[in-house]
Amino acid sequence: MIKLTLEELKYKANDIRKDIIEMLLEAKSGHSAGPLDMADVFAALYFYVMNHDPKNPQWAERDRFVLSAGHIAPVLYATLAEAGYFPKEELKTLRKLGTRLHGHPHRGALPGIETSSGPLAQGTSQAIGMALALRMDHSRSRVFCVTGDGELNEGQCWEAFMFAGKNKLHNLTFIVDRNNIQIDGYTEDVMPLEPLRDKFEAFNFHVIEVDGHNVRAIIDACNEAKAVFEKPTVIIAHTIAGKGVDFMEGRFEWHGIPPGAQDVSGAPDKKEQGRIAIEEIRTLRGQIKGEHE
Ligand SMILES: Cc1ncc(C[n+]2csc(CCOP(=O)(O)OP(=O)(O)O)c2C)c(N)n1
Ligand SMILES: [Mg+2]
Repeated sequence: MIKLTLEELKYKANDIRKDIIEMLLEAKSGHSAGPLDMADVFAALYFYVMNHDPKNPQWAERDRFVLSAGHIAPVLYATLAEAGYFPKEELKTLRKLGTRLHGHPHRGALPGIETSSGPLAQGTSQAIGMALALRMDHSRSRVFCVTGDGELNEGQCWEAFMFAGKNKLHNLTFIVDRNNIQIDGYTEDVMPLEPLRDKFEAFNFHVIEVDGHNVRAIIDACNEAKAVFEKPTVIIAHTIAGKGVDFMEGRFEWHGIPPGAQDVSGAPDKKEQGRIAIEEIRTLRGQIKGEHE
């Protein structure tokens, strides 16, 4: 069980972001926006909220983590490596032939990965199954499931949510990455989700909305979820897509490409994107003057 201070969590999220950019530059393919914007949530979960043991990944009493939005795998890999599940050096093998770090997570390939994912929405059903089974076993373990907001366009999610609400799965917390982008546009243009809070409430969820870059607020929301007994909880984490890299922030064009691969309007020349992204993250946009590496 790891518990960092709030200050340490902020730096840990930044380390995760730096790992993500380095992995993507090395792989020359993969998703940038979602992984970067979920770094604060992942830091809070793995370095404060969840009961887990990197030295004993199969510990029966661990909390379970399901990454339903499998395409944001780089943030999961970076977080697991930072937590000590496998050597950080291995991050460089992302998407390479023979790697354990597939483009989308593969159960059994790496310690700490509970489910295979990539086909959107399936993780929501897997998470409710896990939560129901844990409750039947009288386990104190909790289930955390991260979904994208565009992912909620999949009807399967709402079948899973209906089941979770009906069965009052209070040991289950969904976290929605509300970054307002999806694969080829802004969510409200492609398929409007609002009023999202009302939709979840209608499915009998306890709903909490947080600034997804405020680790304190994320931790408080997870604690609040623990205190709710009659309902599953959804935390709608409002995030800025591509958080940490100015030219990526809020732009759906960075959903599925790494820095350095393409010239994108409003972004630096592709040859400069990687260097600039690393520098912005390393210095927290100039807030840190080199002492934190
Ligand atoms: C069932 C299914 N349909 C389509 C896709 C292709 N796909 C991958 S990510 C994505 C967009 C998801 O949007 P969101 O969940 O908001 O992720 P973000 O762009 O914010 O990373 C799509 C359509 C998929 N992986 N699975
Ligand atoms: Mg999204």
